[in-house]
Amino acid sequence: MSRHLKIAAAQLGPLHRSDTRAAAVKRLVALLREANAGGAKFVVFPELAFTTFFPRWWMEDQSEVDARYFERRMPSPETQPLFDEAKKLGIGFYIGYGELDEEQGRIRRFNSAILVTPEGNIAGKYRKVHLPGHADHKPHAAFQHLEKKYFEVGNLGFRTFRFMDTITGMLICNDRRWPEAFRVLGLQGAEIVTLGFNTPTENLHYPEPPALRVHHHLIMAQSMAFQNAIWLVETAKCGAEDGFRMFGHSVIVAPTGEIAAKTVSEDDEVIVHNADLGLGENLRKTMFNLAAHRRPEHYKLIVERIGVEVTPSN
Ligand code: CDV
Repeated sequence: MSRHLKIAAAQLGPLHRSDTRAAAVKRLVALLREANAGGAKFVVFPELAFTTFFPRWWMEDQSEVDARYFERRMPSPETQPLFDEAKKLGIGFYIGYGELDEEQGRIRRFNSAILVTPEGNIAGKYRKVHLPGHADHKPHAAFQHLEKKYFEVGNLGFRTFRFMDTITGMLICNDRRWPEAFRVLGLQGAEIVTLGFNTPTENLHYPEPPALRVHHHLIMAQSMAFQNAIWLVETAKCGAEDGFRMFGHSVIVAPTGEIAAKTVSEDDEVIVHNADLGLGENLRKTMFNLAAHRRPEHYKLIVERIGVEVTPSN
């Protein structure tokens, strides 16, 4: 049975270190209005959508990092206009941000995302689990990727939320490289998975053609969507941010693994697709009927072992 929700990916071009949060919010509001004009009811914004991708910089003054790049409250007075506009337009959204939380007197920092209902309520929160990069300063590298320095591993797990008459899960950027994350959401009935990303065009560790990095991004999105029979919305922040290029290629992928919509720029851009949530239902009843076909008794290593250990079977 067909059941439609008009979904948008609202891609951001670069947000430089010199850009204020107010400038970012103004652009996010403009994207929201464009998505609304296209009939979208649910908008997916990028990872760390209010600031530059700051883990590319080694910074020692943590209080300055906290003030410039982390949110102590969501919404805050500076981010409130986005929430107000979305509520006025009756649009739900996903957005990523640097979260500073205080738990029993201890400051904790996470790379987080939230789902906000069309009524303006926070329906769910996710804290990024797979943090790429390093924690040490690499002065000879072209740029840093310091997510392991600035964030803790998320402590909320992979959860799904009843949201806008759907079952929706959230992931963030590097999570899209790990099939386990998608499967855990799929096992909780996910119909839609939302994900914001910031992916440098260049590989920090070894030379790699930019086109190959985009190829990996697209084949992962298509396979994760198909193997879990979900609608997958992945939204970039991209372009030459602080002079460092990140690729766009934001996508809305159908449960069949087909790309339903894709951005063509590395700038602010909205794509919209009228997603039929019924499309995944048939797949989840047949080829990917998890209850009928999975054999978890043979998958134990997946949770028991982290890294590779060579284990000859005879
Ligand atoms: N923001 C990210 O998590 N970026 C990683 C890069 C470092 C590879 C990604 O997986 O896209």
